[in-house]
Amino acid sequence: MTLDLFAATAPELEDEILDEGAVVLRGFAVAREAALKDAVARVSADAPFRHLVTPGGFRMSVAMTNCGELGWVSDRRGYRYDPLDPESGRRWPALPDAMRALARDAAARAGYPGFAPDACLVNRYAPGARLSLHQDRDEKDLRAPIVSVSLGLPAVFLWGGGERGDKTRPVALHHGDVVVWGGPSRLRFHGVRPLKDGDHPFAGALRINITFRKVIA
Ligand code: MD3
Ligand code: FE
Repeated sequence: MTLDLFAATAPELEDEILDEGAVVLRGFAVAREAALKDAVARVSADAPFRHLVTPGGFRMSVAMTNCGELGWVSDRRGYRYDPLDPESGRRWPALPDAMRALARDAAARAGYPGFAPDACLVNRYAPGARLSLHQDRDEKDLRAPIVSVSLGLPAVFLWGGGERGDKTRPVALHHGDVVVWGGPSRLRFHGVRPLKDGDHPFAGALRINITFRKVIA
């Protein structure tokens, strides 16, 4: 095969099955990066990124905010989805159209047509920030997938098993990669290794991860 140096768009990257129910859509969000950047800026202007405290009293290294009907929050009382931002006492900003469309399109491509998230958690990683191994089980609708979008600096995502002690597999996630996690993958343990320093045109020395969730069944 000859390389078409004059192709209008980059060659299609292949979808990659990570596990049963988990598919990586490499570069899926790259074409929409400008709209996503604008959406994150508008959300965080209204509901600023903050470092939540775990029920055990540790300040999370990842800074978070939310948009949509429900937001994920943690404090000394526990983890929960809340319609109000505890910092402002107001509703979370509405889910921007570009985010809603991306979540729906990625889910459909992965075999989940009609995905309509009611919660969107935005994670911001500075160098050194990490997410220890955990499950996402605060959502009542476990039939719906979670859609995650990685932007900016790359990270090493850790893909575990059904129990905390199970062996993990490292998976590199780059700018624009979208992962859809459903079915048997929905309750797997997972985490993110400490972010390495770097510089990326999207957001400098940061990684942004957006996860779309359906909380209410
Ligand atoms: C697999 N975020 O916000 S995205 C989280 O990169 C979270 O910020 C990571 O884990 C991040 O909860 C990983 C990928 C991800 C998100 C949710 C999942 C993978 C998942 C839920 C179930 C299984
Ligand atoms: Fe998670």
